[in-house]
Amino acid sequence: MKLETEVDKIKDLINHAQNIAVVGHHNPDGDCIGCCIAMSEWLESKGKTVSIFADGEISEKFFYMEKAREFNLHGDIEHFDLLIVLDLSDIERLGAWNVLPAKADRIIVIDHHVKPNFKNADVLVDMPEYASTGEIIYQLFGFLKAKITLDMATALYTSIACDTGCFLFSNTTAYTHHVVEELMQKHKIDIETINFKNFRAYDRHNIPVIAYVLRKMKFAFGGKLAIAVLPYRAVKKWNLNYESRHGLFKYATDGNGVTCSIFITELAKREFNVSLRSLGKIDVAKIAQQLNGGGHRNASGATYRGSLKQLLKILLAEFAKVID
Ligand SMILES: [Mn+2]
Repeated sequence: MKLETEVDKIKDLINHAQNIAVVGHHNPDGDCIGCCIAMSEWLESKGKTVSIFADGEISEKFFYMEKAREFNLHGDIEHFDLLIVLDLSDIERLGAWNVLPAKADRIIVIDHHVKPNFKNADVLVDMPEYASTGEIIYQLFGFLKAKITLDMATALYTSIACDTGCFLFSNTTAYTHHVVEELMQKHKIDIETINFKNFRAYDRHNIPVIAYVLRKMKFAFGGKLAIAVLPYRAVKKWNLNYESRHGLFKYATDGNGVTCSIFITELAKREFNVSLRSLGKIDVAKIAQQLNGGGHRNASGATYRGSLKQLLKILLAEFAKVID
């Protein structure tokens, strides 16, 4: 449903709840963390008791937002009046917090993924026309006449910047810039800190891994497709967590002439994390769906169990169909 038609119901559910849980997806990204924080800040300002969840590690790079330290620090999780689910895309992505829906009287889901998979929500807002869930939350705050503080503005800016690759991806719209314009007009958001931490900073201890990825990178279709594979021995040798692996994507995607990329990480024997990126109209969400994964047109992922050889064969055949 669209936000506009659900606003009254959302308002009502929030007004009637005291003890509220806000949850995002596992391995939360900037959009997820940002909108969970903005929502929690606002609910607390209304006197609600809020617990904030996202399975997995919260990257320290987000600690310029105080509330990023409050994820998964919860008291009693036996019962919530209301569960607000943000940026999830699929109920599977609750990870360890898949216990939460059963503990809440009411559930609101707000998402910008295509057809979020979540049954039994009292309200489900899905608006894939938005680049980030942060933009939907900003709009919701407008409808609800919520007072946006600097902390909320910082969190929403983080959401929007992160899901648009710092306003670089084709999902960025005039509305995206409009929201940021309004946020920046009213608040002194430290955009330099936010953008450096999210888009520029790298850990010097990661240089050997970066060098490894660059050295091993392969290209196909005349250089249009870049392929990087991080084998299990590399993951183990450098003790790579989700975040340090994630930071390596750009080396596969940013080459001149590259329009699509495959980044494969071998997480365990015969188990692979597959990340796909593309520019423009090439839809990598469809390719990820072939592997039972999902995501957005230009950024998607899946988990594959089997042999690397077979995985590459499937992917190359799929990319052959979409690369001109
Ligand atoms: Mn998102």
